[in-house]
Amino acid sequence: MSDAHFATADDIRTRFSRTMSDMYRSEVPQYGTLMELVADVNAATLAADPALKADLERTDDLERIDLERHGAIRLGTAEELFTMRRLFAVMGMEPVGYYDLSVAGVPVHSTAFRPVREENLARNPFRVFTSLLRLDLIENEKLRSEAAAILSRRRIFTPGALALIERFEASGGLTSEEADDFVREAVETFRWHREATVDADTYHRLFKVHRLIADVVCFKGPHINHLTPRTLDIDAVQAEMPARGIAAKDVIEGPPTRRCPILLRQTSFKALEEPVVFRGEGEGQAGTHTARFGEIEQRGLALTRKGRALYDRLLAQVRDAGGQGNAGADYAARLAEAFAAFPDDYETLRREGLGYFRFVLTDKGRSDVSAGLDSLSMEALEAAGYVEAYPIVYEDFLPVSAAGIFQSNLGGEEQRSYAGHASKEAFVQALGAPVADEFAVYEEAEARAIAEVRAALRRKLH
Ligand code: OOG
Ligand code: NI
Repeated sequence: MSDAHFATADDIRTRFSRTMSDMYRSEVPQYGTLMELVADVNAATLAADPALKADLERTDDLERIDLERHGAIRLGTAEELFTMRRLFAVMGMEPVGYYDLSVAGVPVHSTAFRPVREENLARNPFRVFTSLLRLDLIENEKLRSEAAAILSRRRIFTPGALALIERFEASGGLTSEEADDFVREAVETFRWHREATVDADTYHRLFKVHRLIADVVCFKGPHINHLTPRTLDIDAVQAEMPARGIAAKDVIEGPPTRRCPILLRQTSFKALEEPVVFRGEGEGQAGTHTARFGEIEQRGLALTRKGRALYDRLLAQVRDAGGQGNAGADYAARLAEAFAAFPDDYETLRREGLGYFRFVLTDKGRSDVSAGLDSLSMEALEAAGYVEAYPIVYEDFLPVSAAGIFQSNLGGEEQRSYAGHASKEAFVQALGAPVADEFAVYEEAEARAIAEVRAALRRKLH
């Protein structure tokens, strides 16, 4: 599988995420400010909490904190999604999960392209939240076919990128030199272009139907609309953003502040209004477009189906109360109150089967050579001090939170939801491959961790 003269997928992904980060920093200077703020907060958090630092070191997570980021793009056609899957495959990123955002008034459905196995996540967890516009949700038939026609004319991948994807598929890898070419060609797809592909009138007609439709349809390609560093203390970053001149979104999406963080908490800064040029006579017509923003995330324990059901129920309870969604000055307090029902210590979370854990041999586990240890349960091994359990970090996204991030950057007016149903089948067909079930991915990671502990315990006997 891995051929010595090929660059590894992890390596190509790292080169790609670095190049994207540099590009975005130069295009959106506030992103650089946000990165600095996050680095400061992470350093302060680690300095104040040596136990956290030691845990992160032990699970190889410390090194990746500064690498951690995700990005997001919005595609216009099935063909674009199909080719995007092949492009991400070069970097070891596979589609995980299906997110229907139409219920939240955003006419897209999405997946996350990401590394799946823990060793690859440990090297570089970069992922891209990838949405496909659902033109089928535009009611006006004329506008729908106009949008489809505009999209059918654009080519978002460079010939060089397409050629290297084909080479990768034919030979099973890219040499280091080819990988550099690939990264250079691939980032072109995600670059911002201020020249719109349509005139101002077309832009505004699409904009009136939904701002997001204008964003996807009227430009040359799926400009990366944010990149997201991972913070160890999102409350601190949120509080500090205004002082650094960053206009933060009102509330943090996801679960409340907890001793044992679960899933994903996110906040963003508002999208920038940027100058664009619409098609027209002579040099075209100047205008503005608002799409690109910055976001930060804090990740915690991946929840089992049971844990996730509890999360969804508690969140719905808060958001549905009084029909306020996440608005209202007391949202954080209401959220914290509802989540009092969610256990907040790792032992209970494990005992009740709410989260996924991995197991690591302790010093005692490494040195003891008693027979029969490998057939004990992880609970028994833990109780006897042979293994320690660590939370498996959630690597995916949350549809309600994602909708909140979309909305905060769409001016927030479009709260209605679409009548259309989730359309996973159409999405998977466009993608040309199934999307992995996120729970299965975590279950396998946990099972591998258990198998490794057992194998290590057996090895010592020989
Ligand atoms: C994607 C918004 C969702 C997240 O982190 O949940 C997202 C977009 O605006 O295209 O990035
Ligand atoms: Ni995001």
